[in-house]
Amino acid sequence: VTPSGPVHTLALNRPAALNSFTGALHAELLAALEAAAANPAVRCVVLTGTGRAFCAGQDLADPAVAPDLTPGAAPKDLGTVIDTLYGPLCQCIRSMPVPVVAAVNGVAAGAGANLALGCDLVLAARSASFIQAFTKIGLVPDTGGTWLLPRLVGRAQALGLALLGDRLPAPEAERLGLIWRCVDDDALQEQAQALAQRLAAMRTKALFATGQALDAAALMDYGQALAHEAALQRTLGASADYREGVEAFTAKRAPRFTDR
Ligand code: T3D
Repeated sequence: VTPSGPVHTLALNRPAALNSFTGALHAELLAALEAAAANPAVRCVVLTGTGRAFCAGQDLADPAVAPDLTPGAAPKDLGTVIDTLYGPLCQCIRSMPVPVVAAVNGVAAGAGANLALGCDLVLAARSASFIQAFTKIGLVPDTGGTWLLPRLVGRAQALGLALLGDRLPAPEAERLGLIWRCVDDDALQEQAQALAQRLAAMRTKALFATGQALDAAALMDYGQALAHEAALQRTLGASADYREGVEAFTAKRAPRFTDR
C-alpha cells in the first residue's frame, strides 16, 4: 500500500508468478481494500501490479486449487474457492465507498482480467493485454466475468473473448469499450495517479451512487430508473456538499467536499 494524500495505491506483488492469486494474496488484498474503505481519509484507490504483469489470475501451481494428477485423486472443489475468495473480493471492490481505478500495467489474464474490469475506471498501458484464459483450462469466466463482459462489450464480443480466450491488446480493449482508456506505458502510473487525485477531489458519495445507479438501472424499466434517480437526488441534494458544489460553481472556484 502506497498512500499519496487521499489516494491509496495497492500493488499486487508476486512478480515472479505474474502476480497470480494465492490464498495469502487474496487475504492481503481484501484486508487492504477493507482498510481503505474504513479510512475516512481515503477518497480513491488505485489497484496495479508489480513487474511486467497486472495479474495472471489464479496461481495454477497452488496445491490448494491445482488438480492432483494422481490417478483416482478426488477433484478440488473450485466452487468453494470462488465462494470464499473471489466472490468476497469482487463484492468488496463493487461496494467500495470510494472509486477504484485499475492501472493495468501488463497482462491481465483469467481472474486477473476480470478483477481489473470490475473496477470503476480501467486505465491500461498500451502494451498491456486482457485474456479470458478460462476456457483454455476447461473453466468458465469467473470473478464477475459472465456479468461484466456482456454489459461492457455486448454479447457477441463477450462470447468471442470468453470462448476463444485470445489475447486482447489494450488499444483494442479501449476501442471495444472494455476499458476506459489506454495510455503510453511510461505514462500509466502518473496518469492513474492524476485520475485518482481528480476523483478524490470530487464528492465520493455522488461517485458511489452513480456507479450503483448505472448497475441498478440495467435491471429497471425507464420509469423505474427515473424514480430511482429522483430518490438518489433527494438524498444527495439534501446535503451541505450539494450546497458547497453549487456555491463553488457560482463563485467560480473549486468545491471543497467534506462528507466523504
Ligand atoms: O482455480 C480456481 O480456483 C478457479 C479460479 C480460476 C480463476 C482463474 O484465474 S483461471 C485462469 C488462470 N490463469 C491462467 O490460465 C493464465 C495462465 N498464464 C498464462 O496464460 C500466461 O502466463 C500469460 C498469458 C498470463 C503470460 O504469458 P507469458 O508468456 O508472458 O509468461 P509465462 O512465461 O507464461 O509466465 C511467466 C511465469 O509466470 C512462468 O513461471 P516460470 O516458468 O518463469 O517459473 C509461469 O509459469 C508463471 N505463471 C503465469 N501465470 C501463472 C503462473 N504461475 C502460476 N499461476 C499462473 N496463473
